[in-house]
Amino acid sequence: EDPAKLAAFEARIARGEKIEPGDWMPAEYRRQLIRMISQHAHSEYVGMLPEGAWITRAPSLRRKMILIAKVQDEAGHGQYLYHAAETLGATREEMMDALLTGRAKYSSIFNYPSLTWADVGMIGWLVDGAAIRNQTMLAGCSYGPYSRAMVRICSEETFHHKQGKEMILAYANGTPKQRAMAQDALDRWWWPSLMMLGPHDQDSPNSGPLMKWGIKLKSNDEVRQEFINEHVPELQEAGLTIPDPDLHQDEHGNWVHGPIDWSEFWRVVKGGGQCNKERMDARNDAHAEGAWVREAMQAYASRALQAAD
Ligand code: BYC
Repeated sequence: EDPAKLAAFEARIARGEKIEPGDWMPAEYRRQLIRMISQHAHSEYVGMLPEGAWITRAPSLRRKMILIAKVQDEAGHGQYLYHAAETLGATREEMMDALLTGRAKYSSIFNYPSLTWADVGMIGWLVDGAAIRNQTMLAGCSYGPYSRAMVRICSEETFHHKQGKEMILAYANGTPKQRAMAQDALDRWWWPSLMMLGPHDQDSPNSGPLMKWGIKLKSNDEVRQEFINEHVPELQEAGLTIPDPDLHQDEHGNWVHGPIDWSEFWRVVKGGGQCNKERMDARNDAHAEGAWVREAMQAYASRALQAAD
C-alpha cells in the first residue's frame, strides 16, 4: 500500500474528516467495515425474530401497534446497513449468502429465546439499551455512510428503549405475577446483554485496527461500563434484582460486574446457542419464500431495459 496515501488517509481521520465511498482507503479499513457493517445488518435482520414471535400474542392493541412498529424499524435498520456496506463494494447477494450459509456472524443475543411477553419489554430496555450505547459511539465513526446511518438508527432505538422500559416499569409495579415475570426476564437477559457488547478488550482482536482508524471510538469494556452504569440504578429503582451477586460500586462510582461466562458466549457465537438453528432456519425459509419476488423484479427490470432499447 502506498505510504503517502496511507499517511494522507490517517491525517484526514486525525482531523475528524469523514471518509466517503469513492475516497482512497486501505484494504484493511474496507475489509473491517464490510465485516462489521454487514454483521450489524444481519443482527438487525435476525433480531426481528425474538420479538416478532410475540406480535400475534400482544396483550393489547396499543402494545401490538408499538411492537409492529419496532420490528418494522429493525427491518429498516437492516436495509440502511446493507446499503452502507454496498457503498464499500460488497453486494447484497454476497452478504445474504454469507448469513444464510452461516459464514457471517450476527449478534449472539438473538440466539436466546423470548419465553414470555415480559421478554419483549426486557429486550427493549436491555438489548436496545446496549445497542444505543454502542451505536451512539459508532455515530461518530470515520466512515460517512455508517456514521450517518447510526444517527437515524439511534433515534429510532431511543423509542424502542423507552417502550421497553415503560413496559417493564408497569409490570415491576404491577401484580406479584407481573413482577415475577419482569424479574424472570431480567434473570435471563442480563448476562447475554453484557456479552452482546463483545469480548473483554484483551480478547478483542479487531479493536486495534478499528480504534486506530476511528471506526470504534470506545472499547468493548468502556461501552459495557457505560451500559452497566446507566442500567443498574434504574433496574434497582424499579425494585428488580440484578442476577449478579458480585455486583458492586467502586470508588469512582462505576458498577463492577462479576465474571462473565465467556465459554457460553463463544458457544453461542459458534452456533451452539439455544436458538441458532431456529433463527437460521427462519431466515432461510423467508429467503426461499421471497424467491418469486426477486424473480418478478428481475423480469420487470429486464423488460424495462428492453423497452428502453
Ligand atoms: N455476537 O474483536 P471483537 C439491535 C465477534 S442489533 C456475535 O471485539 P469487534 C437490535 C466479532 O465479530 C444491533 N459475535 O469484534 C435488533 C469477532 O469475530 P469476527 C447489533 C460477536 O467487531 C433487533 C470476534 O467476536 N449491534 O440493536 O471489534 C432488536 C472478536 O470480537 C459479538 C451491532 O452489530 C457478539 N455479540 O467488536 C433489538 C453493532 N461480539 O467478525 C435490537 C456493530 C463480538 O472477527 N458491531 N463478536 O469473525 C460492533 O460494534 C462490534 O462488531 C462489536 C464487536 C462491539 C459487536
